[in-house]
Amino acid sequence: MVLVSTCVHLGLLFLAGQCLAQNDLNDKNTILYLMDRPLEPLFYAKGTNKEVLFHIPADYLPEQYKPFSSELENRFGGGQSEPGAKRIDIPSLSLPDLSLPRRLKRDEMFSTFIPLHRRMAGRLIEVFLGMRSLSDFITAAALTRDTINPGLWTFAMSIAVLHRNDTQNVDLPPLNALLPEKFFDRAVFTKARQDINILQTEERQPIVIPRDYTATDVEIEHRIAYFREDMGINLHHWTWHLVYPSSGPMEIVNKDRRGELWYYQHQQIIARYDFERMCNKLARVKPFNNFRETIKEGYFSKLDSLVASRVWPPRFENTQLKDVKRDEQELVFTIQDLERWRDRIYEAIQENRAQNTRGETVDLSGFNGIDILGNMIEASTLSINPNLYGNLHNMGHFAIALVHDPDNRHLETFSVMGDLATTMRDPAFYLLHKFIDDMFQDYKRTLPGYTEQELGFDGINVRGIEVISDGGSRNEFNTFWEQSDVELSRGLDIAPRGPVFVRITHLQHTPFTYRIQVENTGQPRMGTVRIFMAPKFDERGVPFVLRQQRILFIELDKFQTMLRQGSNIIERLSINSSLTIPYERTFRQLDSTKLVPDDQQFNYCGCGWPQHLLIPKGSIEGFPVELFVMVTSYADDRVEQAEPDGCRGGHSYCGLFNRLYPDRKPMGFPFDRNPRQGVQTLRQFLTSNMFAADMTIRFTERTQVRNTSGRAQPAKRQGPTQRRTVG
Ligand code: CUO
Repeated sequence: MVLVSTCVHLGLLFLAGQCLAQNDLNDKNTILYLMDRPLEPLFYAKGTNKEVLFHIPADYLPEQYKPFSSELENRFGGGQSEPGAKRIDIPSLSLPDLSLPRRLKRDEMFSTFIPLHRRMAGRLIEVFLGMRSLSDFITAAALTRDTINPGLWTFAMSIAVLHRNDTQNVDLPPLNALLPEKFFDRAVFTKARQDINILQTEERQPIVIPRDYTATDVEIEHRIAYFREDMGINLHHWTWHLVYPSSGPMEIVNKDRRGELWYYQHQQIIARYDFERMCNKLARVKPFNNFRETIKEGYFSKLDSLVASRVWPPRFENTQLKDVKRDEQELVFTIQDLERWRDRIYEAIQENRAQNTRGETVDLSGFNGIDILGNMIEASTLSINPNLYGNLHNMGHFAIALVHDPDNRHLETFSVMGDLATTMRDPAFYLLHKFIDDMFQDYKRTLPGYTEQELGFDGINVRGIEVISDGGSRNEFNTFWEQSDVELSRGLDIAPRGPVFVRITHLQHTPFTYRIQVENTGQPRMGTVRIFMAPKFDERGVPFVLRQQRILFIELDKFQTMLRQGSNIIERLSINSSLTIPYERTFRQLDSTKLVPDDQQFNYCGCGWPQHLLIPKGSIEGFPVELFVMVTSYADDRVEQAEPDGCRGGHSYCGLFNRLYPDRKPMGFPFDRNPRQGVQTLRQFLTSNMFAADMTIRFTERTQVRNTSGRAQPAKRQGPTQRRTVG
């Protein structure tokens, strides 16, 4: 046994009877190497240039490798690494009981919607969070990495890294880099492997994924596949649920207004989806509220699971939900269960009160009523009565996700509906969440409309709002297609190193500036500026009544500003929206630089709506919208708390990490409730601190390629960079 003093003398760390290099086990960046290529065993050299070699004690290797530990290490570790690669020795550590998470086989699919999997993840997260030091955490992560299901391990690691105090500011790799199979067409991987094996780095061209690879225009729903299948939107949804896990230790679940934020985030997703639908001449989505009805929409994702070596099962058109009976996953529920939970929740909404597990009545009419309902409907572990109100939304996802094989007779796994990173691809996601949102809207309709006094701000008159797009157009948002490159190689396990890019096409808009005129006849004060937008006309071309239009309003921005006496001109750039994370965050290129970035400035928080989808597509002829601005008193909105330490994502949809939600108003205010008596239209709703203006969103059918410096340039339509197409 080595003595502590020997280690101290050598400047090394004493751990579990061994001397270890201090730096690596106490270096947050080691986590990035551990998370690199999660499907590839840890004894493979890690990092872009194979610059790190992990050595773990043979006892912690997967069973099949234990007898050959040193051979494997020589073959794949030292033997393959770059000269001068760093070796990180992981010591033994007595780990708490992990038998629960270990029950999930390595090649099974993991889903946080399955209660058993949630318990497994909860246990692993608890163990990771419970490690007393950073070095113990890194050690536990390394020792469990290859013996726990990779999807489960990556999920638990991501949550632990986000929530541990000693791992703040670790720039978590995005899921599209870790598990690209959840984001890209299966055909891409074969081509990427070929390129990496045959071509030198500089000879490789981006593999172009066309916009139309999951269906043809014969399928009418395919018109908005660009939204459902957008990489940024799916990354956002995954990240949102990482920041707001629905189960696990209370310290990570019980966050300020999380139930309300779950409602608001998904309400806005549905509003945005309906907005996109209307831009594409599709009717608004219908709620899936009768579980006995067939689901008309089919979906074929074209994704493969590399973890399970399986195709994600498709859903054919006109399928009907069936009772789910999968004993091995402890996943057993009936359509009747769903109906019972639905009806009990409706009853609670109508009566404006619910019952908790102690049999007490819980009032839902107060400020936190929506929060209680959110946790109950989702259901998170904060649900006030899981026995009574059940698990409606999670099991709703799963009834749809298993519709092709509800009793596992075909040994098929769940479809994309069952995974947080893929569910937004499927049209059925929106049918389900529209039904969920209708429940919330029913609840909101039980609350009185805001009075003019509650809406107003004395002495503040908003005189106008205009939008100036870069390039000069006024009161017109400009949208177009853009192509961006994403590095793929880190998801290709057991393949030679070197970058290989896929080129994806996504919606984009020209950056713009809001110009708001505000007259202040009172004292100088701080105001909160709230900006929303909605379609002006319904599907028949008739102007919306506000009761319908209000749930279509999408938030665009919310910020504070000083209002001087007299007239004020407030200018605000679209790139500063309180919803969004910058383009560079969504499309960051990990491998084009290094696994561990030198520039820690680049480390902004990951949760936020992708900037490139801030503005809906609009239409070629110009889609008419109403832009709404409201200024409220910051003194009333303000939440007293410490400033967040450097970490600001898109807080309108994501809140502030480890802080209170930074607005005292109900989320979605002032459109979260029906308007007051007598108000039919948006114009009638306006008090003097509000303004609404007619504008258009004009889409141009052109495609720009974003170059590596991040600036847009015209696409070479048939140029050499687009010569290869997948799909
Ligand atoms: Cu986010 Cu259903 O809650 O997917």
